[in-house]
Amino acid sequence: MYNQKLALLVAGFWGISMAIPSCKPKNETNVISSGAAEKTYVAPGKYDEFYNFVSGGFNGQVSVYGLPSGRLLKIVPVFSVFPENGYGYSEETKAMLNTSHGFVPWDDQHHLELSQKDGSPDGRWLFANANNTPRVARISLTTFKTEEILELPNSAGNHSSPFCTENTEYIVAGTRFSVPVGDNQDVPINSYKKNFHGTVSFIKVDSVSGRLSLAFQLLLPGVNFDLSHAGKGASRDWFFFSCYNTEQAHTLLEVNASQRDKDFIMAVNWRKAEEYVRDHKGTASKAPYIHNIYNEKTQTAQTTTENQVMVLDPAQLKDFVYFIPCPKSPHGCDVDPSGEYIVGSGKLAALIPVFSFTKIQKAIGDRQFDGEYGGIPVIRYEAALYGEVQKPGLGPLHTEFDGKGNAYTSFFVSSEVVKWNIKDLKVIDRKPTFYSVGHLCIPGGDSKHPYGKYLIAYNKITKDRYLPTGPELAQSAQLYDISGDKMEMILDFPTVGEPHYAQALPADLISKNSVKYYKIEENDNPYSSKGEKQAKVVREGNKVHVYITAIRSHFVPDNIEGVRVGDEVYFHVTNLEQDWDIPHGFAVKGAANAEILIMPGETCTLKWTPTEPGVFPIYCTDFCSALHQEMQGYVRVSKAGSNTPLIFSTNLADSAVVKN
Ligand code: K7E
Ligand code: CUA
Repeated sequence: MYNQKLALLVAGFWGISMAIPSCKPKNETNVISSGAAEKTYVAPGKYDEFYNFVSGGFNGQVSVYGLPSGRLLKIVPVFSVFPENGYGYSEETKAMLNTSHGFVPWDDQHHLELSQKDGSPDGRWLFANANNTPRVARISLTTFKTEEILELPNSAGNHSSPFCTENTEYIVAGTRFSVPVGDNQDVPINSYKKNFHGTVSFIKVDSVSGRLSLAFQLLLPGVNFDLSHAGKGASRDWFFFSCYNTEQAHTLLEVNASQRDKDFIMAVNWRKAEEYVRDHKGTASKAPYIHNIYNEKTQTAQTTTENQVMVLDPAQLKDFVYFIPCPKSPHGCDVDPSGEYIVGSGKLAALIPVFSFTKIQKAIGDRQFDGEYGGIPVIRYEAALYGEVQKPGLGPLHTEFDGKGNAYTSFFVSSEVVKWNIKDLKVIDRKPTFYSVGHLCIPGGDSKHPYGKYLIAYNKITKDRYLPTGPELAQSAQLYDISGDKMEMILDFPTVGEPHYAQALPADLISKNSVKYYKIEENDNPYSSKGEKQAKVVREGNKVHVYITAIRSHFVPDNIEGVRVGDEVYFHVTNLEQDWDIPHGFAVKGAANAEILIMPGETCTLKWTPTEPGVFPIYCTDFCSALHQEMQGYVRVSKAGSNTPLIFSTNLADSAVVKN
């Protein structure tokens, strides 16, 4: 979304000329101090201090790093198919990617939020947004699997999401693109002002199971909702959303949505919204949306279609939604650990406004309004403002907090992180990033109790930082030690996909609960084989179900005959291992599919439709023992209509052959 014109616009706005598309900091060789290696060195066999969950942007996935080493530990597939482990390819997981538009195998994943208890990350779940086909996901942090994906109706581009309230009562989702809402959506694009609306959704999170349900939506003027954060402490009942394009442009937004001096931060009293819902003040709106849940017992995802959402109209129901003017197309909307200060970062602004929750409450009480926008009261800027950070840098985007009274803001255009004091709004320190920085992350940095210690900058345009890899270069994360007064850059590591927001927390909040294997006796997958004796091949019309087991280092059965061209073959592979870190893989020659990777105690199903007669190898794809390379077998396929008998075996000479 950033380009040279924006840089020019900002440059023009500042009346200066500048390198395009971003400034390249000088003196970079002096940036790294001599002690950096020691600070990031995690000796072989030792664990990192923090988990760092990083959004994958256009790869639709989430990556998991250790800090301070920057070591990549895992990629968790969420909104995109992942051939590495069969997510979205196996019969069990295909349903996770169902939407009202059908199977959507990709998305653009921007923001992550850890579930919280009393305003601190509790290590239970990680929530993720999808910016393309609007969805939110819940990932289990005991299994590192995506367990649930909920689609959002009346929405397009779920960007200001999935931030959560202090006790994870709700996560939210706001439309990046306003769109026509209601029965007739086939309208001229230039009827934007009349027909287009923005919505923000409040999604209830069950406190025990984590299950998501769309509680209610707010119907709002047609603007672009960008980012959001919940209040904390005294402001815990409120949620704050930034928005741009209050000009309501529908073309050439880079110019047309940059006209007004101020856009808005929207303050929502969600407790009051709850009351309105309880008192039946909402309207039930018909809109289909899809809900996918992965059942850990059956190890299978199921899709249900929902049809209705409760919509509240703040232009009618007063006193729970307010707009606060915020300079120049605000992006980040961040709330300090105390809950008193709300920081808006105008992408084109020359300052950072900090709003006071106390003053906002007083302004609402005293009705210090500057008219309305779309029927919603606009609080006077000065009445809500605590103060402005003057001349902080160029292109402020996002702010995180260290829990010691300091804020850290990223500057995309001037490629730097700036540390400032929340109380006196004075700049304390600034350090370059390489190069154009987007989000920042401090462990617990958007919670009530940040852990401080490190700050990570996620940079967009790395240019010459790494060995060249053709036209596409790795994006980068940079780690700063923030334990002292001055920030110190200590590490630089490439990321996967495009990093946007990230979350980090102390490792033991997660590592102690990590699942090591699934108990085979608790495997309720209807296609499991709980021992080699249960392995079998069953024909049902043109469907052939292969119940196959995997254990070091063979499959049962590993010789199968009687499959015919035109059959649909389902390999239900159960991994019988009951030991940590012994997955088996499974692949078939010529299958128009990925492999599946089966965890100990788990069953996964690979569908194969053979198209020609012959003998087809199957094999284990994951090096599981010294004899992994022997873990293989054959499936004989005969031509359609042939009467080759269906037989299956492993080691025919000394084991019983079961026929059917
Ligand atoms: Cu990357 Cu949060 Cu989509 Cu800013 S957003 S950078
Ligand atoms: Cu099983 Cu390799």
